[in-house]
Amino acid sequence: MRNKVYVTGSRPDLRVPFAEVPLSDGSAPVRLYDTSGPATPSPVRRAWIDERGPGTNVTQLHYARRGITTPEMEFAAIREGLPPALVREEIAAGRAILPANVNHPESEPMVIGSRFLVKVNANIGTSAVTSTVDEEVAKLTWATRWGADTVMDLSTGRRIRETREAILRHSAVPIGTVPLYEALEKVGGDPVKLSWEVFRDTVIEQAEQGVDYMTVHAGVRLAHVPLAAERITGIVSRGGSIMAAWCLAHHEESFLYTHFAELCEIFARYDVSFSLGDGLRPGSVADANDAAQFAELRTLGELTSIAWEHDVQVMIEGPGHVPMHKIKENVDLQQEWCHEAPFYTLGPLTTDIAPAYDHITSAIGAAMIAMYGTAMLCYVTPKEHLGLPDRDDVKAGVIAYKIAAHAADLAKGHPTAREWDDALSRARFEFRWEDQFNLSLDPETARAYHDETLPAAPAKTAHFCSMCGPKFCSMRISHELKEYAAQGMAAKSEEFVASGGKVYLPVVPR
Ligand code: IRN
Ligand code: FE2
Repeated sequence: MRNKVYVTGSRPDLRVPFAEVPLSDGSAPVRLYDTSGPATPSPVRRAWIDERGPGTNVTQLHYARRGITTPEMEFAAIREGLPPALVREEIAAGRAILPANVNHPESEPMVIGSRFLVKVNANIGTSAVTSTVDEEVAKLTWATRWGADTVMDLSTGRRIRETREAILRHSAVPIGTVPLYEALEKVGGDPVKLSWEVFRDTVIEQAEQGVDYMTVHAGVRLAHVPLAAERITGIVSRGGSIMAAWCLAHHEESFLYTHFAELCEIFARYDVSFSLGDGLRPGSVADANDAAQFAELRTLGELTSIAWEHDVQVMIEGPGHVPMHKIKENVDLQQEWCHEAPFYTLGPLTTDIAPAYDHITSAIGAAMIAMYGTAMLCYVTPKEHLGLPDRDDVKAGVIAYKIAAHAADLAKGHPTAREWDDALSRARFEFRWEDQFNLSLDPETARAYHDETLPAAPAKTAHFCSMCGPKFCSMRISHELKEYAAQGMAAKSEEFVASGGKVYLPVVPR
């Protein structure tokens, strides 16, 4: 059981949601970060946006640099359990972003940066061959229910605009897109026919709808394309391959690169954040950390500085497929070359041998890269490389990535991270089964697994589970050790020896 509760900030319309887990031992309930959103999203930010009024620059970075703590920053700070000033300072320094398009007032503000909780993005979206608008909205609700902090609508095919509109109006989390996909649809799917004008108009339409951040593959420059020629897996990014095809066909510099400053002006008017795409990310462990990948990363650093000149928020997308020993270098170089802008990585997958299990191969890499400082993790589902994820895949991906993100929060020492683990451990040690289930990342599955072997109600208070049974339960034995300590070791030890000195309890016949 979880209750939705709200913590009110410095003004009555600033109400921050938490999922509260009541505990059966009378101790204070545990408050968990809650991304699920209200049953029917309402424009919670409307008044804040209107109060600031229109302008040519309405970004959170713009305000932060002027020392203004917006209600959005305070909201995000309360969620994190950290001071609002820290959120403002991190945004002002470019080390964090708060994606919040003025046309997406339904979004509950959150902050992405290495000083804050590691965030998880879930990708959804229709493709030309499968899925409907309703199914995608259902996936959004499902993904945020399990803890996705942002969602990207990667729809292609028909009804892109309609799908996006439905997702935005139902979403309490920031929504990201890759506008190049829609631009490509507009020119009939032929990358060579793309132009700056088609791209720009698509960006403006999406910004008008309220898209909070956009992947822009502006780091794929003409000169970089040949660097990927010798790779085992070439260019695996959809956006990257589209731009590479355009550059080669026209033998011209990328229009995303040459028009980047204009793009910044558009983004500033809506507060769209850049997610600078990694179009040359490695698609196999063999290609990790190669010349193509790092040439693009250097360019992304250059573009970051341009965006910041326009007070536009930026995060940097990263790999991909990277073996464990090459992960740290990715964060180190990204931080150095991109001036500490937040890093947002796709896994990385730490091995290529396990199609159908790539949520696991990549959650390993995700945990590591997040521990080194990556701010947001783009989930990978079991269907990666195989097909469009369905509902179960979305859940498996989100859960795997919440584990990676939380493990990194613990390692990094986020001030509120440990509380959750400790509450669960205490419940486990004291055999408070219901509390243990309710505190679980996935309460339903935890309860179901327990009940598979011990479904009866008394088992919920039993001091053992079916894994070890009553005789071999280490927790039960530990309780007795604690008792020994309390009652005096000497006396207890005599009693122990006198009773035959057995570590395990005799089975009590019923
Ligand atoms: C995240 C980090 N690196 C890539 N991503 C995600 O990949 C990005 O946010 C978007 O969801 C997707 C873009 O894929 P392509 O077009 O680069 O393949
Ligand atoms: Fe891949």
